[in-house]
Amino acid sequence: MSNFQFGAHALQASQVFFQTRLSFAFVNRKPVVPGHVLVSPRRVAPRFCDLTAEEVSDLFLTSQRVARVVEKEYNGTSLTVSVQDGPDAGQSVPHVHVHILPRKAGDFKRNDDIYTELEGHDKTPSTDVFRSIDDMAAESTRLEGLFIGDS
Ligand code: AMW
Repeated sequence: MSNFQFGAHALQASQVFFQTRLSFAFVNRKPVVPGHVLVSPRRVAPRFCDLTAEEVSDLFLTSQRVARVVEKEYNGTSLTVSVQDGPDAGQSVPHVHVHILPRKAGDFKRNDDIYTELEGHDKTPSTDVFRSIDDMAAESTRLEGLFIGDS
């Protein structure tokens, strides 16, 4: 069993670029924009309100640290930070996760189109649209190196 469980998915350790005792950050197999990454609690908890105060605190402090790094690395000028909490809000993996997406002017025709993309990007049944393990590992290694002395 993977040390990094994301809902029913056993992640490759090479996808994970940052971790704390309670949270971990990993690269997305189907990013909506370059640098679209995810942050989750280590414990497989489906809903935001399932988290303890300590987990919430760590998840958001970790998300803030990750957001700072990916915005800079991907030359963003803003960020979309999003949680789809529950199936009726578009959550497809029942394990709390924060989407972090670097943004820049004009990246979508209408700014909020990103939410339409987020809703649909992982709903395709075909697996051949996912990035390769090597591709994800390369991005993860690059990001991992940016956390040394970042805070
Ligand atoms: W949700 O629609 O539940 O808010 O978002 C799930 C996210 O998890 C999507 O961005 C999807 O691409 C991503 N994802 C699902 N499975 C994996 C995986 N095994 N590795 C990396 N990202 C994944």
